Amino acid sequence: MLVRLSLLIASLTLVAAAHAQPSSGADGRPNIIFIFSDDHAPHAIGAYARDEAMPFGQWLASVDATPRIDQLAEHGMRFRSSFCTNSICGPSRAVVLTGKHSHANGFMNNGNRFDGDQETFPKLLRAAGYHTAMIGKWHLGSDPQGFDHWEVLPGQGQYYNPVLVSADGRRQVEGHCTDVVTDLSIEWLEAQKERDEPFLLMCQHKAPHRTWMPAGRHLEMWADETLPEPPTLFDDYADNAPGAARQEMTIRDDMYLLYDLFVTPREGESPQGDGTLDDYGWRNLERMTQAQRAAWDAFYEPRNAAFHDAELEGEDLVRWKFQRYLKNYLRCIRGVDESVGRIVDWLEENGLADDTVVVYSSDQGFYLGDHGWYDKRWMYEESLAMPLIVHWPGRTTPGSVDDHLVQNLDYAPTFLEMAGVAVPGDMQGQSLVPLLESEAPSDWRDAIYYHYYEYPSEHYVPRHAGIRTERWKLIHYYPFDEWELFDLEHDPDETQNLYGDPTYANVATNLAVRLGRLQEKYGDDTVTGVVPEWIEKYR
Ligand code: SGN
Ligand code: CA
Repeated sequence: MLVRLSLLIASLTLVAAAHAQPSSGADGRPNIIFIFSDDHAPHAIGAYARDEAMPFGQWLASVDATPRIDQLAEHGMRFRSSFCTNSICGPSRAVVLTGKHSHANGFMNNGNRFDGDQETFPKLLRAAGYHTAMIGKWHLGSDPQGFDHWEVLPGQGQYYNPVLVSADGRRQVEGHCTDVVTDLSIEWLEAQKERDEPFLLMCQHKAPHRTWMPAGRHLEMWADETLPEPPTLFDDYADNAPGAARQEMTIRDDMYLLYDLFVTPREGESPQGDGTLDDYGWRNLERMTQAQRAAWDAFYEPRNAAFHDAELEGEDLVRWKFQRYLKNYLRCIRGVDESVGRIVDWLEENGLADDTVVVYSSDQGFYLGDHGWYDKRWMYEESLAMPLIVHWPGRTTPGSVDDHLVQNLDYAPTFLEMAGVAVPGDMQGQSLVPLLESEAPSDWRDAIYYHYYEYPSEHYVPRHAGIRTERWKLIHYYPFDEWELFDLEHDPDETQNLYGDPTYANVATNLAVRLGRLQEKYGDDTVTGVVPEWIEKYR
């Protein structure tokens, strides 16, 4: 108790010293609500897609999927150059919690198990007197630590009637996952009204992760419209390093009719998929209650029949799959958007809005047909980028946009500084607090470091490490020793690989040197120059 109290006093003094006008949470420190979705690409947020200064994704500008997230951006600050360090779920979450790159926190692939004994920002906030909760998608293998309360989806979680796991065991809750996670979050928030300490809530959605299953009430959205297409839907990867053509994540070849798109086969016919996945297609549908399934079938069955009758082929078939995919993805996002709205409204209705920082982010970006793909993993823009919107009442300038190069690596130090808690010296990120206060620190990073490991694995994206500056991107697919260099200013779609072009030899060399320095700075010695034998098999 005494230790806690003195810690509290120490951190209060720190806050007071650092800021003239601290936001006032329960004890003068702000509450923090971190709303984190899964696979929500920034260009599927109106505020990003409509931003002409965004290097990609403007083809989605006319689609209005996120009124409440857009509103959060109008009230707070939106980060335009926000990136992950390793574009995949578990690893991104581990980086968020620890403020350390994947090689340093030990969680490099989704198959890993998070070492929950290491330091994380929720543990530090809790030790400093915050009341902490984690609700929804966790995906780190080990049980959450550092939370007074946690209730999480096992593994990827289910869209309909999800199972949840807590310290008390498992239970199944009826409803759509996004609504269930929001309900449980608000239930927990209600209980905070009686408490004196500030709180941290991590509200983490499964949506809009594959397989994109919207709630019944969103099915009709865009039903009879044709949504715009990305300019690179039919990319042939002619100028990329060879890995871009060797992946397995195209809408054309790798997206299943039943499993991914809910096209039930015609009577007497079997689904198009490879058996295993399409079995799961049925299982996902069979999780629904009768009422949920009736609403679902009433919407899809006539459309599925029309699809079968049309007997589409080639580009027409790709276009049709793209439309169904994108609509379901955006419908899932509308559910997340409503969740953000419900939480913000709850704060206002309960007089806590001025004392609470609300952050919206997602574990990585995603391909929405860009380059013909779905999924993520690559260091190309669409999957490297993460949405990041922060509303810190009294601190962030309403409607402001920040252009500094920021990463999920920075979240932990940011939350700690917001709470006046000292940032451990071995955290590798930089607190965003000065940026949130519209300062322009002269020592901000001028390049980000990226390292993706999960290979060979689902979707077959080769391992790579790379560096991105404001203008340039250099990627090394090191097991194959293949390189890519992009000039983001003149080629935002990254279709012209300048590596090997003598005009850019100096740029490439300079970036390669800087890449090496970043690896040294962060202590990443997990890049191996050796081509393992098993690689030949996948070439
Ligand atoms: C699942 C998905 C993949 C996805 C990974 C990683 N397949 O395996 O498409 O790339 O998750 O996603 S699914 O058929 O199970 O949906 S992540 O967000 O968890 O990293
Ligand atoms: Ca994800």
